[in-house]
Amino acid sequence: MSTQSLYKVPGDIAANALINNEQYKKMYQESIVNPDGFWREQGKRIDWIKPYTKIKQTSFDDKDLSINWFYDGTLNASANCLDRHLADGSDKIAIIWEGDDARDQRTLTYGQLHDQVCRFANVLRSQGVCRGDVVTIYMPMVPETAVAMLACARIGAIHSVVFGGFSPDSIASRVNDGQSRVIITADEGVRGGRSIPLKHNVDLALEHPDVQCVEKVIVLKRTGSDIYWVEGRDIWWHSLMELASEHCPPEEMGAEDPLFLLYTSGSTGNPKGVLHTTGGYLVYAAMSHEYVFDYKPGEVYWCTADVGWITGHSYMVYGPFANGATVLMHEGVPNYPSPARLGEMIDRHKVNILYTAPTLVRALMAEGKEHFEEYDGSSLRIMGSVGEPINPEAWRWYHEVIGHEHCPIVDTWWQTETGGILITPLPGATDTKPGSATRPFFGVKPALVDNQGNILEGANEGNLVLLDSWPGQMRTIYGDHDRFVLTYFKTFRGMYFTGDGARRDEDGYYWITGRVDDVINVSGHRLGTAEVESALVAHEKVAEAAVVGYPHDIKGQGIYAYVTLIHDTEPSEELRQELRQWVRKEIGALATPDLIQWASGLPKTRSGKIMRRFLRKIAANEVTNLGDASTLADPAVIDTLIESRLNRS
Ligand code: 6R9
Repeated sequence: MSTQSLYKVPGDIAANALINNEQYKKMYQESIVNPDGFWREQGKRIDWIKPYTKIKQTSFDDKDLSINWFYDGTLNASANCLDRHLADGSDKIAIIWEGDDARDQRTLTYGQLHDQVCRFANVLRSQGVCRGDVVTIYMPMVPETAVAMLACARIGAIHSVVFGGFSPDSIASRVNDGQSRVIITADEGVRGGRSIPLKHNVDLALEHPDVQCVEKVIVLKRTGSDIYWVEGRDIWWHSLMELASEHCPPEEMGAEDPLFLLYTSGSTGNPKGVLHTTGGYLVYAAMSHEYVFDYKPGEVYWCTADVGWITGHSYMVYGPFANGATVLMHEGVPNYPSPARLGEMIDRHKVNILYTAPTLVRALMAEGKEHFEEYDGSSLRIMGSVGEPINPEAWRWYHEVIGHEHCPIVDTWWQTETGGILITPLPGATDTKPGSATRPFFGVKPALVDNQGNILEGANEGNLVLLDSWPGQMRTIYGDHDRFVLTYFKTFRGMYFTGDGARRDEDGYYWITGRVDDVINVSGHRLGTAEVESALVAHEKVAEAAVVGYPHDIKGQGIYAYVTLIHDTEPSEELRQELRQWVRKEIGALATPDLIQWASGLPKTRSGKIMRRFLRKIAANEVTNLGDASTLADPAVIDTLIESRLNRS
């Protein structure tokens, strides 16, 4: 193995880890050669009502697609996350919560969480929610959000969490897609010193003429601010909870019954409702949480992701709670009111494991390490990264300044669709290289293929695919199974296509190079360029728009929009601001274009298809080697765009 920039597993970690390198190799081999035997054992880490006898029945053939795991077993996810831990003592802490204002502190034991979940499950039932119904959750980062999710799971309802940063329009389309009759929200959320009008956004979403399905809105009082109230539709969380019984036996669910829906962006069309089922997902989330973070009982684990993303689902709720972990949950952002907040929280709560995103590391790095002079950090043992490629410079800064050079970093590659981590180091097993997600997790068979789908061997670069199923895999796109098959299994026959590109080095380590489709990754948030484009063209002054990502120091990628205005409209700085605000209103703040370049024309093929590769290069200021422009209907467009490109340095 090349030793350049190799970070060896620290000896004390290897000696005490759940998995060392020998074990990794042996278990990985077993998981690939004998998946049934491997997963038969791993499935036992959770409690089944009726034990499974069938393990894996899967095929990636697009004509005969099937994904079934543990499929004759029955279980309940909330009982696995709560009830079974009560035997070791209901006083064990499940959630340590710190508000946006650090003076707001709460803890919930497993006993208390269980009590709340049972009550809220009864509340949902009292509002007519049945097994199989979709319930939308639009909530801030408070313990009640986990309560709401687990309460849905308890009665077999399917939760659909919508990130609190999304706009009323985005809420409306998700609510409608799932035909949700109940929405759970809060009066306001609080983040970085600002309040977020969650209930107001729900009100606006429900004014949408297309949204007819919603009957009840359950509102948690978080800030107590004045809100608009619709009698008969809106109900306070606390008044319902007062009346509810704390007795609620868990519903017996089939392993392949849906657990939740989570919308994510693809390269075309509206966000897709990714559907995860119960048994395989829970086994995979619990197992990966334990092994990837080397989680030991009693440790304090902090994941900074918002619960509105898959990371919040798998590694703040289901994985950790299935393992009986103590989870630190933070309402706000870890660099508010100052960059020192992250270190203060690690020290205050004696955090042992930290899981965060490269964009935060880069933001802290830009502020300077002096904010960490008071930081002790001695509790910290393992650090994780997720959401986007971590550049080696940020990796090293994270290792030195936050990890004091003794904490292994697990750079975990995965997706909403994969349900759990697929490529990652294990702290006690894998020597790391800054910027590499390293090796596949158990049961995962990655491969690289060229654009024709030929498998590339050895050290190589290509499209990242997966050759076989793993239990945490999504099962379908809600309401559109054909789109599921088309999106993931038709590009390369017989393989799951991730949409990412990757390089494999001479040691077999994977280096994710980023999306190869029209999805961009802004601060670890996935966004389809088509979504931003359709928001832009919905503005009355916009004739056409093309959106691409460009390299951004903090966000990883920024949003660069080329906009053609309608005839006789003069570009102006004011209009530029107006368009930025417009997109923000249409989708949410995370979609706000960073840069808008006025374009009198866009580079198109003769059949009218926009050639984005030129636009990407111009946005990245890589204009010396643009490649062949001969297929363009009007090659002169390119020169005009280069002349007027924005100086972004
Ligand atoms: C978990 C999550 C998925 C996309 C994925 C890839 C990028 C995630 C990464 C990473 C490089 C990592 N991505 N983790 N790229 N290294 N460690 O982020 O899910 O929001 O669905 O995004 O994020 O491009 O395809 P999701």
